[in-house]
Amino acid sequence: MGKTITHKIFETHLVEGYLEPGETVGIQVDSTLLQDATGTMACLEFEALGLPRVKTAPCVVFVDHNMLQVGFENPDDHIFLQTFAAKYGMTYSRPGNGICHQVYLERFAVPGKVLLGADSHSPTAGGMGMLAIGAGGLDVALAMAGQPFYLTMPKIVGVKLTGKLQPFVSAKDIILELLRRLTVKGGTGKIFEYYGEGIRSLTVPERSTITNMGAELGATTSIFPSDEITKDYLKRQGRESEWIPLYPDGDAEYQERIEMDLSSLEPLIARPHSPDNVVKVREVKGLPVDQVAIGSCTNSSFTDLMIVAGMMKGRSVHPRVSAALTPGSRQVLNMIAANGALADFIASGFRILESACGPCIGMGFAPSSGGVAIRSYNRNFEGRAGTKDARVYLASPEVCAACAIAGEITDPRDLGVPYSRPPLPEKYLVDDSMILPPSSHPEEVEVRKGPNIKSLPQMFPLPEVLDGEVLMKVGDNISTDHILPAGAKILPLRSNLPAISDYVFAGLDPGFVRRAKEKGGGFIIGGENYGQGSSREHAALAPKFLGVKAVIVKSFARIHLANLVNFGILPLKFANPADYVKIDVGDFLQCHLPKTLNSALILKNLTKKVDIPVIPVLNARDWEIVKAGGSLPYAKLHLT
Ligand code: MIC
Ligand code: SF4
Repeated sequence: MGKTITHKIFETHLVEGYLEPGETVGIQVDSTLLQDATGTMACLEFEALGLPRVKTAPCVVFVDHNMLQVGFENPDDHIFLQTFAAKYGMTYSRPGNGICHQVYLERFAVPGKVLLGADSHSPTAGGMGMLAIGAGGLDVALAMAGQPFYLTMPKIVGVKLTGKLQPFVSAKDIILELLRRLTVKGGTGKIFEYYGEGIRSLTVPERSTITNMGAELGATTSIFPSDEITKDYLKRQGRESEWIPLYPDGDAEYQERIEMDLSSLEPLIARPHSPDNVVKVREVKGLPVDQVAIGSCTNSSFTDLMIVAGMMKGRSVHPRVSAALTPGSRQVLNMIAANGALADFIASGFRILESACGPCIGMGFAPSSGGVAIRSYNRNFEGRAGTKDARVYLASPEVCAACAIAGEITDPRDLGVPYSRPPLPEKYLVDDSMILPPSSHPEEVEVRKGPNIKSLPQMFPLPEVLDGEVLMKVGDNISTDHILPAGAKILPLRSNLPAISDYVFAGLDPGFVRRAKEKGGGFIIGGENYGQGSSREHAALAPKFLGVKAVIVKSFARIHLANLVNFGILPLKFANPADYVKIDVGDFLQCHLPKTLNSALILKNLTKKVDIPVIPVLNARDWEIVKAGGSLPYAKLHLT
């Protein structure tokens, strides 16, 4: 049987295991990506490993999330990251240079290589034929130290695209359609590999919109072949020499197959509060809109913005709507400034925000109370935008522009504006002056840590008996935004574990932290897909700091599960999901840990006097890590 491109890349990077779905495999990582919100902690973790230089190349740290700078915390973090990068051999992308995934795609992504990124949307680079995986900061720090990345070998899903997108229908609608069909947990344990004649009409930035939002499916990653279109994009970025061809074999073996006819797609929209709550735009048309936001790592390429500028030219943002643009990168911003499209945005009434994540994680431009916001972004979890009762919808830039003009949800095909999809620019404007290489005299660089940057606490081995009260019980699809919110108030605390820990479950249950502190820690009970969404390891680290010993759920999302293991919290799933009802908040639980890993353990609910069989969601290596108190103490024992 022939090989998929995923298989081919895995094969050239494999250091441990067999490429069979479900097997634990270790792969060598070529390149690493950090951003400021996860990167400060990852750098502190790398520092704790005691190595002089990073071993991945390029290892790039971007400042794009924490840019509001309402106090000293964010700028202190920037200086920390800049000096840390200079000293330890990392490349630093300065604030203002753009959103990590967009800039990585433009300037760093290379087909056939493996990227491990401390951000869940790292698969954006899959649009370039790169095997790009999101992970917790500690896994990335370990990769920076030259350690393999371990994962459960996913199933490969072949997604065959046929046909061609119609006017006003875009790459965003392809991934929204997949989310509609498969839901936010449909991609768990899977890699989506795209093929078929339909991919030939998709440019690299469009492919990257699709691979970016593969994260919302819960997929390990998504990938496109590296073909003539990839080569053409690299050429326009002045990087043609970095191209290699990479195709699946004609008889490639996919464990699952999906087909989609692009010609039959129409504009789609995800309703609040989940990216899979997808319907046709026409089904919700007419709903008054308060806010429109165009940008984010999903949809702010040059072409995306040129399409919107074309629609806005000579038209105005509706008086009811507050509209904002966050260009994906300084390259994009520079180019729309040079060709006049920025002037069209300004003239139409769009507010021009800086090139950063911004509104996507509630760092400014929060919607009004109960307001309806239409965004070209990738996540619409409740409260994420900064306003608890806002209703955030996700759609393509074309749909966003139509809503901005009409003041209500509108299918852009009904608006009567002309559609033009500009070709890629002959040459992208390349100016890497805000990308700083590491210092050639690292011994002279002093790493500067502001007062908000606190070192990591010591982690201790797990005791033989875990016991304590149930502190929290939640339902299905709890995201890391629920477990540890982002936003302007909390994000600046990412390098201060004691301070950020005060916000665990802040939006769901403000009493949680007090309870955890009073009881000296305990257990969390969850439903399906617990920990979906972002890669933020703080959603495991902060509960650990509060004494959480085990999380017992029906199923976990991949990155969060790895983060729990990394910080020595025992991940358990119900052997029988129906037992979920047998545990309530306040119940006293007890679990004896065996010396060697068993397939099932008994969790005693001493309050209700029932025994509940639970399964540790661990392989043998993870079990050793959890027992050691997490990956840091474990790595220190094993680093050569
Ligand atoms: C997100 O989109 O949720 C974030 C903010 O980019 C996170 C990373 C973080 O929390 O720092 C992600 O996607 O991993
Ligand atoms: Fe930034 Fe939003 Fe992309 Fe996360 S999803 S990297 S917050 S733009």
